[in-house]
Amino acid sequence: MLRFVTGNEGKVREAQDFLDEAVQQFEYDYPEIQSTDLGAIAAHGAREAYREVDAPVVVEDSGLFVDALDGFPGPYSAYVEDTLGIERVWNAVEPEDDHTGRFRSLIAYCDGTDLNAPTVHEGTPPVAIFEGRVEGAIVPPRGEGGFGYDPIFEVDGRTFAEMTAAEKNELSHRGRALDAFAAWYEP
Ligand code: ITT
Repeated sequence: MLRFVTGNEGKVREAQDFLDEAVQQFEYDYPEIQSTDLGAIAAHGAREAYREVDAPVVVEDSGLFVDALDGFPGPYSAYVEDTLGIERVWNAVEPEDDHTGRFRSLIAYCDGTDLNAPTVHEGTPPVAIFEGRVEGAIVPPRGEGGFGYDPIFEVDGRTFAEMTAAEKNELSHRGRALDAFAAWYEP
């Protein structure tokens, strides 16, 4: 059984769709570091969580990077969603601005051993890192599905909030990071 350390049960549901092994949500409020590097944040979280549970853990850190706002909210996406809200992020993009942006997802896996993965965040213990990205356009909010910034992120004419969960999983940053993790991971 693989423990996914998160307060967000949507992340666990998505992970279960990609992995044969049972995935269980584990809520542990580890101290999150401040960094502009999502991989470093996820790796730190995985290390802290591994020390707590003493069993294999997965942590995911994600965010929306808006080009017209120099990558904001990026690593601060959760805080900005809770404070400003997604409508004000959309409003910060001027009509004449470039409307491109991307979601990024960094998955960090730690089981206390040396890991033979393509990307390893060195430290004690080492942490394997898998990234997924999806390019899109920042648009006025549309759609009822999904969560977070989904209503203002459009791919091929539809926002993530206008897609089914399966359609979003096929394209999404988290889906791509989970694909990369699942291809490497052997329980
Ligand atoms: P944990 O840290 O407990 O795992 P969280 O929801 O706080 O859960 P993050 O710290 O990784 O997750 O913050 C990610 C932010 O990016 C948060 O505001 C999400 O709503 C947003 N986000 C991430 N993936 C998203 C997606 O697929 N669709 C919409 N918004 C997303």
